[in-house]
Amino acid sequence: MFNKIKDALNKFARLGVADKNAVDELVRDIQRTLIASDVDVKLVFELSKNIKEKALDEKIPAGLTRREHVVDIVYKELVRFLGEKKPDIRLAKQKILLLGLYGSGKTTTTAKLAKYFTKKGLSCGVISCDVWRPAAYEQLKQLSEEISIEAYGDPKEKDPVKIVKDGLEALKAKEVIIVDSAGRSALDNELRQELKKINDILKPDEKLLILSGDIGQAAGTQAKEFNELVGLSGVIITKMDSSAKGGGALSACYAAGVKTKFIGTGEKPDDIEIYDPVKFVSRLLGMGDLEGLLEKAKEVMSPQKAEELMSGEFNLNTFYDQIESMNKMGSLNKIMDMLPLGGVKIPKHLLNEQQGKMGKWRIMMDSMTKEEKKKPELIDSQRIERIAKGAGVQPPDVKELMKNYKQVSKMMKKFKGGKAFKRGPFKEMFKSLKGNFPE
Ligand SMILES: Nc1nc2c(ncn2[C@@H]2O[C@H](COP(=O)(O)OP(=O)(O)OP(=O)(O)O)[C@@H](O)[C@H]2O)c(=O)[nH]1
Ligand SMILES: [Mg+2]
Repeated sequence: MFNKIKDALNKFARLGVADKNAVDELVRDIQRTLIASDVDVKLVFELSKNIKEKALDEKIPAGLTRREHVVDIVYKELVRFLGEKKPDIRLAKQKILLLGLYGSGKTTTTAKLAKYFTKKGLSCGVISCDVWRPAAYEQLKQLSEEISIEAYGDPKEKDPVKIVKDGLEALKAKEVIIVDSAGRSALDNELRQELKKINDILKPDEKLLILSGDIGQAAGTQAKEFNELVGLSGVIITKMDSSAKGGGALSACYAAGVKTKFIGTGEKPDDIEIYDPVKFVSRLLGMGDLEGLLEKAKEVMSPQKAEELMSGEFNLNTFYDQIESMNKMGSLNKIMDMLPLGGVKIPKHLLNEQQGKMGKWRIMMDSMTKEEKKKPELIDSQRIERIAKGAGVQPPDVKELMKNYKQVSKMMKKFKGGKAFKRGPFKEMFKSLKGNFPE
């Protein structure tokens, strides 16, 4: 999404001069992109007017070129209309009600949030009170099992209020309780009554409306309607990965005065992040998001583990752990998106290929003996053949794994104990991975 804004800025940066014509053209490109993202036309014109005025009239701050000044203005204006402040997410005992129309992502988001709060150290339970959709409880139960979260539901019970009551009792030991409610095709009277009743009995601390990014600016109207009904504490916009209209949804919710708290960026339980407009805009302008990546790295890697990785022997066991941690951080595609690589673009298919390779490497390492993993130098051509057979691959595949292991091992030795490594273990690792791609 919004890749075109990045392109427009690059085009602008390539021009020798940053005069009125160049600014006009940049603004036109941005307008086109925003309108294609279903951002309200009024907002688009307001934004364009501000960018033009500031770019041409404002004094250029010392130390900036006109071009840098314009980029800075675009950045600030986008942040201003996509929400400005990062929301507060309370990490305390609480009850959360998720609501929204059909297929907006309520059930998936219930699991994502449960995982999010669990990672923050809070015990979580989820309740499915969707009595309309067949197998709604089954869906939530399955998702919850995958992430080891306790789910409550009663497929035979037809009264959502009773389910919520019983669920609260069953999960009373949990610190965070998340309730997944039923969707409808519109906010009709039936849904109003049902949500009101659930709201009265649950007394949620947070009432979050789930909106799919692909509805674009219609998100604003929905946010308003639901807000009037139950008094929302925020919205979560899902499918930001797969819809081009997410920008429209974000700006419309902001304009409607309802805070976006999280965004959904994929179908997996880890694909959720706090909505931080500054970070979001940096990413869409291609400035990278190292902070976001490191935050994720922190979550998947405990300090002890990091210490262990750095101070101990580096062998195939440690290599295996690193690949595991990267897997937990998400797909390589996503990780690369967050890294400021100075405009270096690694084609998606190569990243997918690398991702596939890393999956295979794990299987190969699984067919090595404990001793081999501890002392990789033992692995000779005979053993390579055996490992390949065990993993159902060819010997050159195992050789490739060993080559990559050796590269990382060399780099780890270089950084062992070093501050640079401590600050960004993954950064260095990616540099090494990057070296494996043909330019
Ligand atoms: N790509 C992508 N898909 C998502 C995201 N969130 C949810 N989905 C998908 O959207 C579809 C609907 O998600 P659900 O969680 O079942 O939606 P729901 O609101 O519970 O649907 P109902 O209970 O029928 O109202 C599923 O196929 C999800 O995998 C997201 O952030 N990105
Ligand atoms: Mg559902």
